Amino acid sequence: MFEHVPRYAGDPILSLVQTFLKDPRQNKVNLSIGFYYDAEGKVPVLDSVAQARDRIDVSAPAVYLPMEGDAQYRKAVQEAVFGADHPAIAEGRIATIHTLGGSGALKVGGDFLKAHFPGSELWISDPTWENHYNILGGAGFEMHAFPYYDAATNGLRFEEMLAALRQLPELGVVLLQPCCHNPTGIDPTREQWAQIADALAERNAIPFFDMAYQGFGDGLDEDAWIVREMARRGGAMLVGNSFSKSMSLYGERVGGLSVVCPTPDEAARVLGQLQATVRKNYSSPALFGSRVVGTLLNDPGLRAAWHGEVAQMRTRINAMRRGLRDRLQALRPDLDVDYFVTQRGMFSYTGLRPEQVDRLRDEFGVYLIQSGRMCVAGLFEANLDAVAQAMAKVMD
Ligand code: PLP
Ligand code: TYF
Repeated sequence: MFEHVPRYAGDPILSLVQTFLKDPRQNKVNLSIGFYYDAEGKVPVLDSVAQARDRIDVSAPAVYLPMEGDAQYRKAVQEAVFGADHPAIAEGRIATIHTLGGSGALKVGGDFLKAHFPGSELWISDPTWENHYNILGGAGFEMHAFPYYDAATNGLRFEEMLAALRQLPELGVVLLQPCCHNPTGIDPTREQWAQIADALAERNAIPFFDMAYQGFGDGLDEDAWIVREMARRGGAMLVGNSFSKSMSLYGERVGGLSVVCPTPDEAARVLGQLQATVRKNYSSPALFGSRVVGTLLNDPGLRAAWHGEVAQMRTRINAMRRGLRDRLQALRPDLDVDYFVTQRGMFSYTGLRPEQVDRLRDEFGVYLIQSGRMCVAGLFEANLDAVAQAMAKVMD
């Protein structure tokens, strides 16, 4: 029956993690998958999250959530993404649902757009998270890349990016990451974002923000700046968000999709179609994680504690960025490695070629993904020297 079904080659990132786990070397270092590790090299359980979890009555029956998710959770998502005092919330212009992580937001948002804007195609940064192609291509979109990463400067090809956006066809969907770009770690400045927003408005484009790393760049509020700014301007847009990293709740599948609409009437229509999209895909989201996140975010004390913990994670990542930069600078004064401290969030694009990535892994047990993306959140004091020494040997 299934002889014709081709073997799945595996997801490159997830397969690499399996290879890492099987590697018998004691001193191996995993800088591949996007996990935040603490100073001891462990995926943390945040204190604020543990406290919220302990408040949940686990003996309560696990009935189905509504298609759109729990109301308290959805309110918390809106306030986390847009800020509690955002005018678009007060005006009732945002339709928000619970999605299965940021990935679920991409899928539901993609299906929704494909159904209601069947002629639209999708534009995405070059490079981007590989799974964008799977999820949004899978939703049926013709996908195009716009210039983003500049290998020569390890920075942004801003003028070329803007020129491409200024030529978008009407109602083109543009996928953007508001902070901590995966895989490059390179974000536009606020001035550049403002120009991007103007270009999108001129072209009557549909912005689709994918915010998976809110809080890891400059702060929970700061990182959502362009999302909040564009929602204030009044145009329509989609925003997917995820608590996977910011709450270290990867497996609970806690995310959201918010569609900012010009009017409350449109928001009500859109909410209904998002419910219909969820119903067609998986009927309703998962219960437990949304209880934890809803409890945390709706309690001012826990919320403040969480803000503090996100700040600690961000500070630690930035310390590791400086630590790596300083060590590499000392070992290889011939190279400019300042990009490690200017790039933001969990990832840095190192510019290493595949054969250099292979050498790092085979000779030194240091795992990056093939594109040269490094998860800097996997660095900690005990592996920093070894990683810097290995990199200094393979860089050219
Ligand atoms: N979007 C980007 C850019 C990501 O890097 C990720 C996760 O790595 C996601 C979305 C999906 O996040 P989640 O695990 O919440 O589905
Ligand atoms: O490191 C990355 O970019 C990954 C992270 O369900 C990931 O692709 C892994 C599993 C998953 C969602 C994201």
